[in-house]
Amino acid sequence: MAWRVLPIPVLLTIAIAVAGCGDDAPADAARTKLPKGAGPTRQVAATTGVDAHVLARGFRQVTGLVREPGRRGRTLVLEQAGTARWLDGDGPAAGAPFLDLRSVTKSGGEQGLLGLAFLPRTGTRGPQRVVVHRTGLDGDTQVAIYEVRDGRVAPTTAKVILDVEQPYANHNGGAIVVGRDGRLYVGLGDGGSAFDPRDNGQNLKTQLGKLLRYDLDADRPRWRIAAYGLRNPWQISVDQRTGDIWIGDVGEQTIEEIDRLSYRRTQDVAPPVNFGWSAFEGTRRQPGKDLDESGPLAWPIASYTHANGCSVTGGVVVRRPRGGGSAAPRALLDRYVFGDYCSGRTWSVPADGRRHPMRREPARVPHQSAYLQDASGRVLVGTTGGQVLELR
Ligand SMILES: [Ca+2]
Ligand SMILES: [Ca+2]
Repeated sequence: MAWRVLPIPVLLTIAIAVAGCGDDAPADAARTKLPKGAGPTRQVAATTGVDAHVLARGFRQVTGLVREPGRRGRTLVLEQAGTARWLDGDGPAAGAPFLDLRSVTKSGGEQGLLGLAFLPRTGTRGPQRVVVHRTGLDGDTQVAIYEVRDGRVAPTTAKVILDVEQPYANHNGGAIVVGRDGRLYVGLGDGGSAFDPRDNGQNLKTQLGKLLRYDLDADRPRWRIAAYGLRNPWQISVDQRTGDIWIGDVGEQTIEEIDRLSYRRTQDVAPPVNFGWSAFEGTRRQPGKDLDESGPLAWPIASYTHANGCSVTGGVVVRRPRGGGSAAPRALLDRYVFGDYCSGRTWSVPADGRRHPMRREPARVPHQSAYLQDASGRVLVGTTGGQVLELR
């Protein structure tokens, strides 16, 4: 199931269809040796009371939450149609949006404005720049760099750095992030439809189904594959302390998963890590799908079945911000918190890179679509219903 913006009746239909799909492993499933603890993760109840509180309303179809650089950086809310507006108190800041690319963005379903990141400033002069991931009017993936002028993104400054033809409307990936190494990382889905009909996930000759890396400072920058075997990496984030990249990879019909690419692995990418899709859904072998064995196979660091939801929303590693940040919820410190779009459930796991049971948090956020730890340390969750909530 992909991340989707659907009315409730459609979601119910999907839930019924999923229930009818059955949960049995194929009898002829090839068994690749699993490390201890891989496979659907054991769940334990939280003993702390982290709950969700509505902080702001009035946004439309939130597709991302982005922190402005700097110790007092504001929170930018991405909206699917192609706009981004600052969070100001209990709603969007008044006036024209910070970004408005609606006239060049195809929006709806899994298309639209999918990701934005502030580029590191090189030198002390020069305009602030952002990089934007969105669906072009032709339905293709576009990533472009823009200058910020007079406090707003200037559409005429677009410099396209990635343009990928999309065979289907769904599975377009989402977030674009700046790694601890200053390079760009974006996750692209397998192209779409269902069960990866073109086998893009395991094909190292296509950019679909990959985590891609781009070195802005290279003499002749180009996109390289940082990891492969992804189905729809809708939300990804960087652990601000370690530089590890955490990926929520949306599952097909049975298993939702969280993947982790260690910082070391982002720096040592030959061969790139293989997250398995579509040879595997989670740790379940997909019959008739080949595995490209050139890269090391990495199992999910956490996963759950559709008894718990239908579409994972990748989250954030919660850290105590530099300089204090008393708003960081103590119960979530040094943990990765994430959840499910359909059930609204939230979980957390320790962010040490080992496999642990998933701790079920009391907070429930239906239609959750994005996570962020803001400059003051607060843990925020955006929804396609246009709300921003705080977990505390
Ligand atoms: Ca697609
Ligand atoms: Ca996988």
